[in-house]
Amino acid sequence: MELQSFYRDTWAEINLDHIFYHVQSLINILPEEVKVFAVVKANAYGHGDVQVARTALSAGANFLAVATFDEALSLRQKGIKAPILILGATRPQDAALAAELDLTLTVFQLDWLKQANEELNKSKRLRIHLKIDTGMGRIGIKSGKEIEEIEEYISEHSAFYLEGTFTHFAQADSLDKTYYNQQLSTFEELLKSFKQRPEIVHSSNSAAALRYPEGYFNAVRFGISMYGLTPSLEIEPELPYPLKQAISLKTKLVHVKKIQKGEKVGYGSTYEASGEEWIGTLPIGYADGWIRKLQGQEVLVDGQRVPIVGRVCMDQTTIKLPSSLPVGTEVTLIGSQGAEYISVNEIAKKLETINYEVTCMVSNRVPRVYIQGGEIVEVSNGLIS
Ligand code: PMH
Repeated sequence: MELQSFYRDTWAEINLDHIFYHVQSLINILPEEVKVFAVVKANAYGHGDVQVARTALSAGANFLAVATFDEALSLRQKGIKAPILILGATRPQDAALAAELDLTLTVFQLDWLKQANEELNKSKRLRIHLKIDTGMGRIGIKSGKEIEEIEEYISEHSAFYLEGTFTHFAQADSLDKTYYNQQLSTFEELLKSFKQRPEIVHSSNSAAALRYPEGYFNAVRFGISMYGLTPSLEIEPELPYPLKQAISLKTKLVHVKKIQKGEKVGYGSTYEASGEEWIGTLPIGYADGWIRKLQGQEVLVDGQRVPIVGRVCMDQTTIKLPSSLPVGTEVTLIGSQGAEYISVNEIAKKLETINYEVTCMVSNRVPRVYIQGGEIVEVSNGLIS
């Protein structure tokens, strides 16, 4: 018997047309010389690395960016040949394999270069971007002296090609531009320390790319808004084009029952029926990223908003239904149903977090169904393939 792509009534839908649209819309507002990194780390913020990478590249993105070596390797193994920048720290002992796989590494220590130099096969140069910390306080060099030392070391060691340099903003998603301006001027000042400025200079994340042309240099790193999500609620009114959320999260009723006044639901029996009520059970739980703090959150069924009652379990969630509905009825947890809509931002608000965290949390147990031109074009399942 031929296997199907998945065997459960819970799935995420990813609208690839929306991702294409956001990349294209960004390119439309950028000057021609400014290139685009599509940031597809963390499995493309939960949307699926290779599917998003392919879509972004076909919409005109020039490069990909991920956080870790394994993420880059995953893309190469799935056939992606485009340049990939690893934004986080890579171990020096992995430098040779990085060069072999044509991955670009982020560097921010002279010692790292010395160690990596021992590993590298001198016939294959390693492309690197120098990370400058202008106020984010994570990784990056902080002084012109370090730039000079690193540039000199690289000029004497042919194993490396210093292709780029970049920094990252801590507050580009704020309405207050003060800290952004400080970081930008620190970056501009430090860039003067290069004897030869690298070919690719970049600083902007989505928030900066969509609002602050003065920080473009010649590339931007486009993450959250490629997925149709605003970098923060406060800057949403300032965005240059409307965003269309790419992800939806759906499930189906697997059980429907009537309970009587006083009957209880879920671990800890935190919910008690106040009269005769209909309860529906959904096959999704905290192991899918649908976490316990979502108790009380509304979901969409039969075009209406209904609440989650009782505690969310590892694999199941219970909702209060307006009436008896058939098993198999579709339930939307994120996305639209009829005239109703639940945004990622609504879930983020309930969880007292940001939209980034909500999409990253959808676990690999949830199959991803890819939609393009209104049709299912691919299904991916992190568990079986
Ligand atoms: N560049 C770097 C170095 C990043 O860390 C990120 C996002 C981006 C670009 C893309 O930013 P955007 O999604 O706002 O467009 N990094 C993270 C992070 O580490 N935590 O939340 C977002």
